[in-house]
Amino acid sequence: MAPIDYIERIPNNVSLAENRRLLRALEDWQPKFLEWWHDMGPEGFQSRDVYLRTAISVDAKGWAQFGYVKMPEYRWGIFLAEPETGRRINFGEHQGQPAWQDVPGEYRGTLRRLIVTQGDTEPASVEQQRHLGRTCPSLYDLRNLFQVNVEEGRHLWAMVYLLDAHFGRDGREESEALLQRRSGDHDKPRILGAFNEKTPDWLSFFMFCFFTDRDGKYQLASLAESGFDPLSRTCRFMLTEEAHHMFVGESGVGRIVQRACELMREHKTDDVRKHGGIDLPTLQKYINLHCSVSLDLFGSEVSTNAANFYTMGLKGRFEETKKADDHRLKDGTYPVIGLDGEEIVVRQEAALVSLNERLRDDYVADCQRGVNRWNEIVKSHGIDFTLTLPHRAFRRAIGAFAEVRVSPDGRVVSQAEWDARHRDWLPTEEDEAYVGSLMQPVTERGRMANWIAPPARGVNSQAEDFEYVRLT
Ligand code: BYC
Repeated sequence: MAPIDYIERIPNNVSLAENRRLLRALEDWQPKFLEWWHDMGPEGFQSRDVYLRTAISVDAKGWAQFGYVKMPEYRWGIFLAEPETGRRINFGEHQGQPAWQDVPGEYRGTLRRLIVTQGDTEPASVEQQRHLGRTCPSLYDLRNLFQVNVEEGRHLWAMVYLLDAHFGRDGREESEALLQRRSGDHDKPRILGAFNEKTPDWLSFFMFCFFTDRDGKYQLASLAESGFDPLSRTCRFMLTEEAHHMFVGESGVGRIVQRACELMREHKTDDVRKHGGIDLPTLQKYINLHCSVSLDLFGSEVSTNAANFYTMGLKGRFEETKKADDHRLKDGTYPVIGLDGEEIVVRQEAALVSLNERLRDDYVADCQRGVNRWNEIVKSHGIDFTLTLPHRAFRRAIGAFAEVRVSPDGRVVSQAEWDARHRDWLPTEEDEAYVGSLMQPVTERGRMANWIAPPARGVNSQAEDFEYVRLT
């Protein structure tokens, strides 16, 4: 068998051909990645042609090349956004110094941990979604699932590149460990809570893409501000792909809302389950669940970790350079919610330790804009129902509210009230069984499952009946 030409196989703009040490590390890692993809990646469909987007360069022409590819032959590339000449560290105690091109020795461990935490989420999400292909609502959705999956795979490559190129032997060990942890595994779980949850059906998948991938957007945007320039450039390019994942989530839920409203109008009833739709109250429960799981991903409201990441110049705020302050945050304060006995109160905390909460604020505002767009769909059908985000203290496992029970409208409630009401607030086993019962595969060209409306337009302007995945 001819040896694999890795330089050709791995599209990149990191001069891989000239970096023999890095090339050797990746040559060693790539077969392990493929083994992981084979064992833990999408179940089935691996030998099918899928209409996928591949990035072969970072310019306008190259970042989105469409064509049929078998997933294991996808060209997972390594791309950094174009360098900014003379870029400086824009915040923290090194503010004004030239951005680091190499890992600053004193922050090596912290930086590695941040990169590993980010990297760990990527394969985790692929593992969480691996069974969904079997129950796709259409070929269009099947293709979008696989697009998301291969791009999460590429994001893993992006973090492995940083580890292998900049962290020597420790980095290579961490790269291997990223392939060894498993989502939901009791003994070797993924690092962050949300990535050990199940994604058992397509409603959960769309909610995950809306809420959890949006955490990805905000975390990546904060890391894109990093003084460690290779991390910043890597994250900036990843953000272009993250946008598509959130589109899949928002439009997916939007199409379910649309279909629910159509069925309500057509049959003059709120009980769309009788007609095979997903009713709005059930959607609300899934919003409550996925929003609360994703809110935890921002960490504690008051966090010295976050303060240290910032002071060290490793992780900034969302749109750091657009903010008009001293970018050191030594003196300022920030409003943070917390508990005062049974009351939820707002306190002014030191700005530096409040960075997780500030990022969560940016995130919640962005989620709300998406929910507003879903509500526009409801309104356009003349239906009186409003989907809402749960209060941010609802069902939290991390931070100030981890120990209390809070209702979706933000009241601290007793355990007795929680026990009596949580079935109204979160998906029950019956809800899950009902949604599960709808998950019957639809794979004829141009057809959609009954519980979801067709998309407004095809991928890359393709026709409605385009063969996104060739099944024969
Ligand atoms: N689950 O001060 P604290 C994405 C840990 S998603 C479990 O509260 P900190 C994607 C924390 O690690 C974006 N553990 O928080 C989306 C710490 O542990 P140690 C992923 C948690 O450190 C969809 C302890 O609690 N990227 O890209 O300020 C598909 C106290 O920490 C959790 C990143 O997260 C949790 N939810 O902030 C595919 C960026 N929360 O150190 C991909 C990198 C906290 O005491 N990560 N803990 O052992 C970070 O910036 C920070 O680690 C976090 C936590 C924001 C996650």
